[in-house]
Amino acid sequence: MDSHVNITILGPGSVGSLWACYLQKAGHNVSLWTRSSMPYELSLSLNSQENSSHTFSCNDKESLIHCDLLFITVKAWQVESALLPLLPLLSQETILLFMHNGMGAIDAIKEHINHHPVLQATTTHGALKENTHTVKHTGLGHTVIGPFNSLGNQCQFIQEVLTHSLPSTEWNPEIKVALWKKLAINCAINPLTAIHQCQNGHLAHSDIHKDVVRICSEVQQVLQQENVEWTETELVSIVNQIISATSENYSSMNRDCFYQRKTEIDNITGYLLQKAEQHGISAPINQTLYNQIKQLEENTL
Ligand code: KPL
Repeated sequence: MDSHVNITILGPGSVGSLWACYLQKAGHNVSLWTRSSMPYELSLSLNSQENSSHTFSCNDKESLIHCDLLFITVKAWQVESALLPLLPLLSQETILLFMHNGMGAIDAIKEHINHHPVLQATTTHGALKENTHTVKHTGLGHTVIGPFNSLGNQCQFIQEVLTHSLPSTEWNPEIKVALWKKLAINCAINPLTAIHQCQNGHLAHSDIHKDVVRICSEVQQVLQQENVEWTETELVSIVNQIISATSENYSSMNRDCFYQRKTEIDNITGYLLQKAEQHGISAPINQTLYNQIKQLEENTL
């Protein structure tokens, strides 16, 4: 493989579009795969800068067939329906890289993809798709990437591809630990901000902050069983830092509920509850929040 990688981005929402622009800027051959599957060209500008317009071919089968890296940025609950129909078109060598909130989606399709090198990633870069043609980089962040299977273990060079395009990216052979930590933070912030329809900063108020602490206490017991070394005090303190750093933001689940879209609850709190049950840990506050979000979805979808 030469230094220019053929990349197809599956699911160019805000995060996918952000990476598409930065990867193309760095000289890689980037194409997009969208829901429509009809071939067309899309121009995207990064941060509304005129000199930063990028043109991509969308749903071009040849590009997909020849891609070295399929970068999957659809939401966790869309992974199966978006990816499985494309698998027969891919070469066995195509690397699959998943980046989404929550856990469990890749385990569910493991037997279909295990002959590919598979990588997982989590990022804290902020991205906002302002309209079909504009993506805004709303906050500098950090990306962690690591192997899902043993073939993925041989693909550490993808960390360099990512970090040269959109710094900084770190390779973590224990990617599951990084994903669990992100999931723990999402459990503490996302459902509460969706139910109370508030900005993240509102969770710092004492009446609601006691719920944040109760969530963290249950989550930490599961983390411990999953060998993630965070004490309850550490978890609460990280969550407090994120609440304060993103106090004006609306969480992704808040926005999903606000716009009456399906949420990621099954892969966030739902995944935590599955693991809690397996470990014999009771998690009543997380169960209540899960039920409330499911109820909200049922009333609106
Ligand atoms: O990841 C997030 C999300 O909104 O999904 C947090 C960290 C909670 C920031 O809002």
